Amino acid sequence: MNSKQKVFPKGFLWGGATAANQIEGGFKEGNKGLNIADVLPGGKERLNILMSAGFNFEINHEKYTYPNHEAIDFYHRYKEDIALFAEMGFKVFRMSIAWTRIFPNGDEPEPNEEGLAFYDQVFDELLKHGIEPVVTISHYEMPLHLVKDYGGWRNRQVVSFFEKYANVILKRYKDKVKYWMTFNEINGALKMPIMSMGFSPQNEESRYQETFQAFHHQFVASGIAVRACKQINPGAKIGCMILFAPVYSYDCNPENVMYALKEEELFNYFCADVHVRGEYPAFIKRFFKEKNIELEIQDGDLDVIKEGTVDYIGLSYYMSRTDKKEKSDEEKAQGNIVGGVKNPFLKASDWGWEIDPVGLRISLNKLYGRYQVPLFVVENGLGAYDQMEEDGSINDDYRIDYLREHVRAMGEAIEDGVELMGYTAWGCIDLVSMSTGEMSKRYGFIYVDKNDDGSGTLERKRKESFHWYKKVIESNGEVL
Ligand code: BGP
Repeated sequence: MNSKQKVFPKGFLWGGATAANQIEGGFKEGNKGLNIADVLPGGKERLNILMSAGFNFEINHEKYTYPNHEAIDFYHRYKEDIALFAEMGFKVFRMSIAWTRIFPNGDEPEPNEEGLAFYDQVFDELLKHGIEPVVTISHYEMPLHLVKDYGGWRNRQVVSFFEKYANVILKRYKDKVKYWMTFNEINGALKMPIMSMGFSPQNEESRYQETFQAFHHQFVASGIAVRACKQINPGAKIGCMILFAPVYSYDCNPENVMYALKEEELFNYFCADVHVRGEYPAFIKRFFKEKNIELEIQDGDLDVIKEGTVDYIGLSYYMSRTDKKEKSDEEKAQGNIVGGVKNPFLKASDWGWEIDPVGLRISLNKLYGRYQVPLFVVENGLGAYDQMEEDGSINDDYRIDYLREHVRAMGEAIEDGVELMGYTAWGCIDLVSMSTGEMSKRYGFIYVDKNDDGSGTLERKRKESFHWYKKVIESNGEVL
């Protein structure tokens, strides 16, 4: 890309992204109920818990720490944080509403006014600074009561609870929120059903049956929310949200190429196909047959899915995945959430997430080529250990390098013809990590003084990347 060319369209939505359970804290304040994230411990065991079967959903203070209980205290400090976002020039701020602030148990007849009022204040504050909220309706924080007493999204009844919740917030905030998304990283449930579906599979054999039935319920719920959104506010835009890690074949062995293709269909396209095209894709039938999956589909479900197609695709992009059919343990990539084998051409973060800006251009081309709907990169960033210098500065030039290359890759994709709405860098302010449950995996432009053991003043500090991103936004992506 020639840096003199104006690549990013006027009105491109620059900003940052977060999720309620990773920033708010105040986990019992304002009548909030407990949610799934409140009982997931931080620490080394966390990723195993997320990816395996049979987790017992109880808070166990003796054994674990729960950094999200206070998180970065956005619940009380949102004004200060939003002022910093405004200073960087954010056009949008992606956040989620905690379902348990609105319906503390998930199945009450009436919503909790205190929770509703909290988000009114946050949205007002954002709008006051000229920042549009981009709101995820459900981001990894299902009410614990629905998890324990209903079995999470496996249970059909949850569709009606979600319908009620979605209707309440869509109506309440219709004049304040223009951009919505239904389920965060819906396809992530193939690896981590706990996070978005609220269950730990009973065992590895039943995993697929349980997960795909839960997907079906989420697709119906998403369709209902999209329909409601269009009725309540015809000017709003509502999207889905996909965890996208393009799958590369390890080599040109056709067996591996076919394996990569099938993994890509299942992981990257299955949910997006249903959300965007409004129907189950042809390729999934064979998978269902091979895995003995039988879906319970009620009359009218497929119509709701058809009518409730989304306006845009929101995606998270952190890394690509390289894979082959047969792999030894030594070859396997470690620590990331998408699996695969090590790619000899790529470096990885300290958590094994391979850094691949070209992969973002590839992803955007693949998605746009398949669907021709607007795309919105709603998560991207580098989780890293940051070091504060004696003078209090944080020189996160490695983060700037990562982001610069990914912004460039978006520019290339736009020149390739991709319709891209915007970019919200993940964890624009340091927050609790989803996969570690800890603070030390930092993404922010803004440093938050909080440590894994819960200590720290919660003071906010601008990192080097803060000043860099401000210029990027000011110049609409021209000064990198
Ligand atoms: C995505 C999630 C986010 C987020 C991000 C970074 O999968 O939508 O909630 O946390 O990944 O992941 P981590 O915090 O594990 O580094």
